[in-house]
Amino acid sequence: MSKNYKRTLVTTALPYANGPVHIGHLAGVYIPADEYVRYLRLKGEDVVMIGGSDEHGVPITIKAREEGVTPQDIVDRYHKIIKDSMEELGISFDVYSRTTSEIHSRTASEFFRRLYDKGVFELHTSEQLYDEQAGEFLADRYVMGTCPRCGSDRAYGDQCEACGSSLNATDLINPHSRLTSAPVSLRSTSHWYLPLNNYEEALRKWILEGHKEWRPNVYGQCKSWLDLSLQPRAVSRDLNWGVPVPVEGAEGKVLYVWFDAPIGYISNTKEILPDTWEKYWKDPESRIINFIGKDNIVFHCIVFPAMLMAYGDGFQLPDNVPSNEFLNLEGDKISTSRNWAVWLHEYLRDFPGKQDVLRYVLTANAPETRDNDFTWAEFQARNNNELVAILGNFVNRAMVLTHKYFGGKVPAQGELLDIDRALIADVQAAAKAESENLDLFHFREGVRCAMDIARLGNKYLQETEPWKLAKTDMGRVATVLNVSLQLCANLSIAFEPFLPFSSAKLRTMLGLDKVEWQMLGRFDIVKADSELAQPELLFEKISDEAIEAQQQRLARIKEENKIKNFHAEPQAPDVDFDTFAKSDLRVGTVIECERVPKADKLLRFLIDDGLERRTIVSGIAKHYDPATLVGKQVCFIANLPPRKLRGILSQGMILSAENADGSLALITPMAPVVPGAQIK
Ligand code: B3M
Ligand code: ZN
Repeated sequence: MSKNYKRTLVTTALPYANGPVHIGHLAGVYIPADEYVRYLRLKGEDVVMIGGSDEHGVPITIKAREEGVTPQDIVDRYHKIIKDSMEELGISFDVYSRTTSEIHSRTASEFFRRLYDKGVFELHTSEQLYDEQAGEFLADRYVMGTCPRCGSDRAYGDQCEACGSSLNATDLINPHSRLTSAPVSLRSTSHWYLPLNNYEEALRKWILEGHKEWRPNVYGQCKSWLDLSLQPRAVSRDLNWGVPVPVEGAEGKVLYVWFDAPIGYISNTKEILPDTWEKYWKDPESRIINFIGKDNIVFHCIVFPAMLMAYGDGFQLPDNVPSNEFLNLEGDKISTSRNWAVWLHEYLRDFPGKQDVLRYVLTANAPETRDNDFTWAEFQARNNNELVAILGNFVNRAMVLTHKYFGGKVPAQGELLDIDRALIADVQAAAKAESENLDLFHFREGVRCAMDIARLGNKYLQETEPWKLAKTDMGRVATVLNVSLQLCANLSIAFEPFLPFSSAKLRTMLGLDKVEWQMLGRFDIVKADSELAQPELLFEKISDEAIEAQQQRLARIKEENKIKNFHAEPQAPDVDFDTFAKSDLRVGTVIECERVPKADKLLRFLIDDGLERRTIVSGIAKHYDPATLVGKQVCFIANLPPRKLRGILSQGMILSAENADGSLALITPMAPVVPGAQIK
């Protein structure tokens, strides 16, 4: 059950510093977390938002080797891109640090050592793949070999990308090292294991009985893990990048990245609050909320809590772990390695000043309950039809009318009529619904409630028609515009968690200084006689050209990926030489070449094969003008059984090479040869 609390620690999954962040990270973790924190701050609550880069782990070392730089170079580069771009998007971390910091290394080391001294760990010896030439144990990703499922010879030790199977490195046929290409051997090594099984009962009680209010996807994943019964898990690795295992004789071993990363939440709290950090972690009146993506659930709900239980000393477990499903991009899974993503730093470059648009779209379409799809068409539609046409339009009308009829001075509210009172009641109901949704981490519904308030405003102006009243009843115009401006003030509060830049701009226009959530629903926020600033547009339409440019970028990437995949396709299984030698491959000279009537793909060739003239029909008409081929030499298979194509007897097959886009090029000898020359 959720508890009564005095303060909140909000943590956000630490992104790996081996690439920039993309819209999937934002929609899954950072935007909802920021909305929640802004909401609590607006309510005046004590809240701290923790973030940072996860700078350890094997993928970072692989990237460093590929680029010929150090892992530190890699994490320095991406930490900066991630930190700067999130700041520009308005993700309001109280601290955004990194797991290569000194304080983290000390904290993680001390954490391990305490568990070690308490005798929590089990030491197990197992066989791991080893590169003799490099003198290193190999992480699964560092091993390559032939996939036992599909035969691709480019499978990694953890996964075959040709057929998608997930593998163990020891399953590979002919495993070899990606470092040195040398064959790998098995060697025994010892590691410390956290016996999760010892915490199973406590975890069951805590989650399955105590936190039935968690999102069904989170609760369900925890239940299926717990029902499988937990096993001890290794918390160290043979690697030279990470926090060294602080035990004598553990040279060359570091803490497993998933052991040190969540401790990063503690180190980063210490870094920002050196004197009071413990209050946030240990006081029973504090609560901890972990915002994460769905692939991190087990580590946050099972492994890290077990670590905290083992540590003791008053550390509390999270109160909730709001986790989103995945966001896809234009129908395909987002993938860093295939560059199938909208990268935040690129978005900020391409759409300067439009932070709120991305925040809005990723919230209105958040993958809260199921995987969702981001499309540029929807991005444009939500901007043009909702932000511009509903929210921006209402605010602009209220501002412009006040300038027109009252010279930009807020008119006083006269007597309220039924229509005004009905509007106020409707706004209050929408505001209440918004709060209830935010309390439950339902941000998608929450932002819909905020937009409903703007919808009510447009309807109100439509119904009261102050531009008509202005001819007869300026007192009534004053009331309608005062109410409209109060509604604008409500919008600047209701949208503050979602659209912080536009809300601030709106408050400036209204001459409002500080607002708080408790003012929501009140219609006396803007003071009569106060001066409004000049109206500015909050949002502008996004053009078809801007959207097409993004769609074209994705189309280009899709094309490039097709080419890469095409070449990465597994080769055909081996044939023995005798089988190959049975094909009689020859060069011939083209005597005649013409289109086959009513067959748009086929050309009929008459070939001089040295002995006689043979007819061959070939499906290459789309790629060559037949007239240009006469006199050229082509390669063909001479000993295929003849077959009829469109009524023509074809005696063989002309060889050509195929590109990823399906285009064909005829194969021809580099120098002229006698017709009938054998290819060997
Ligand atoms: N870096 C995995 C990820 O980015 C991992 C999260 C750590 S949270 C402590 O998905
Ligand atoms: Zn495979």
